[in-house]
Amino acid sequence: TDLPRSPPAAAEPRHASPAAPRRLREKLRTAARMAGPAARTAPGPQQQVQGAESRAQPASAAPPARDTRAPFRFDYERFRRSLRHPVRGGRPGEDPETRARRMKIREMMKFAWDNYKQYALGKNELRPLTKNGHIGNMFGGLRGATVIDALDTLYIMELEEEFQEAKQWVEKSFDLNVNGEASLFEVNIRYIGGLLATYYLTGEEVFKNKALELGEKLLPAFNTPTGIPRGGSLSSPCSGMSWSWGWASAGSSILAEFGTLHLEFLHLSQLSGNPPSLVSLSLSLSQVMNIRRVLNRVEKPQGLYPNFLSPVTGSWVQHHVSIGGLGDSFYEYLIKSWLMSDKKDSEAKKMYDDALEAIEKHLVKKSAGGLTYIAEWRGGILDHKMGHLACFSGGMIALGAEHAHQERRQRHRELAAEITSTCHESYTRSDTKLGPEAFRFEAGSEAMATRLSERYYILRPEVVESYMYLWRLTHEPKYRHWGWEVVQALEKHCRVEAGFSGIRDVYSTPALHDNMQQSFFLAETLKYLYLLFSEDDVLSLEDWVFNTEAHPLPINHTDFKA
Ligand code: DMJ
Repeated sequence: TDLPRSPPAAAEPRHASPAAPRRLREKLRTAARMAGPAARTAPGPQQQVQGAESRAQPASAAPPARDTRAPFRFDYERFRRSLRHPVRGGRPGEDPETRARRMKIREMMKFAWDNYKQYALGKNELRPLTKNGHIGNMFGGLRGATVIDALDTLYIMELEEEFQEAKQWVEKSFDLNVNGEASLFEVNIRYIGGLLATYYLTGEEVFKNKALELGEKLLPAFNTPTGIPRGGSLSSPCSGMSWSWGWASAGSSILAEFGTLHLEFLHLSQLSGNPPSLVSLSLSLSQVMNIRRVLNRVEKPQGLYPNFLSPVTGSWVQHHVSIGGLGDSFYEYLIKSWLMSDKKDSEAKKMYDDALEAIEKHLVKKSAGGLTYIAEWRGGILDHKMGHLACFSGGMIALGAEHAHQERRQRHRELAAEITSTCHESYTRSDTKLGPEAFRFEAGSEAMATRLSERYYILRPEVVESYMYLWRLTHEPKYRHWGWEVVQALEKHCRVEAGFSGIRDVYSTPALHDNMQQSFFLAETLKYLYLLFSEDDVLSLEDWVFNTEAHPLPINHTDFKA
């Protein structure tokens, strides 16, 4: 999701807590005790001392498991041997044009990285026109968002020197001794996701340790009466308070934010070790599983999930439903949780199937010109609009279709292809061949922005993400053609002297640049384009699921106990 960035309300001052993974396990154990049955009658020290809100017990919270097993250490070598495909590299006998296109995308990545390194290393993003760095307010004092987001893409593209530069920055300069009002969602998908993926790809402990240490600092966001996290915080678990976005009505939590934690937190719990892994497992697993429990309990209007939920009462705050911003990756993480569990997490699959059925029934529409789109829903009234963000859904539905019951499979394949084609139309109907932030189907307009404020393009990945999935699942050449059109448009309109920049109006040339190279351009847009022109076994969908920032996390084919 992408959120208006107004300053968060009710932020608490934080005190530095230099944490280490060993200490993380201790603290997780303490916190897990509090999350368990004992906390029902006797609030733990965190609640008493820090005044955090008391946690209502989830209806069917399981008691924390007792650790009676042998110590657990994640066996990285065994994990690597379990992969069904090599993770990177070209294949003999491949078509030279495809290879040349992939190499072009690799060159774009190098250009984006080199300029970031030269002008903004250690800042969160590069400002390519003014040749300096941008910090922003999403990451609560954390720095280097572009470094962390770029790591696995550099690795996959075999940009070895550049990968080493990024790794060195993580080792020497990535400071986790910071506190502040960070977005739980953004820190999770970019930092935790990027660090975990790079650990799984390389086996370098530094990435795992940083991910665990950072994971610990996100836990206070869960200290709410329902256990549904608020917008976030970045602090030691002992400081225990969290905040909500000031603009989110009545202090509510956002579906796409609290619904986009499962993949990363499962891996954090797996890697945190045992003992006391079962305890930490019971903490972070129970935290994210509790989110599902709350969602399964609350009544859903026509089976749809509204975007705002109160973390205090566990009820919906507004009836706005969207598969784009504010809702998007909640749906994505349901189907991907099931895939990542090697198809064992049937609860997630059922939630995904039910949600998609309601979306098909109430939100999927066809325009007069024959374009299929997914509308938004406001208290029963349709808003005939699709955000650029909603274009990820072509890929998600295609991925889900492969595993759908036979009677749905073909229908979902067609739906995925039609949505992706509509998103392609939103690109081809612009002068720059790049798509607007939102496009509408109203007043004779189809797949075009009708408001000035929706005409911008900020290097977003969702459309090429769907091309990549549709290519892998169908091998229809049009998806590579469409991806190549995007590469050419990026080169023509977004490449500037010192990096890539978003543009303010996709319908106007020459482009007016916004002076921002978003970190997700390196994490996602360029990675998905590169994979579109790679063989299917590079980061194979049989071994990996991509988190919502395109960081690959391994499918749990087996237990990796040392
Ligand atoms: C990324 O941070 C992620 O893809 C997120 O899910 C949505 N917004 C941006 C890219 O547009």
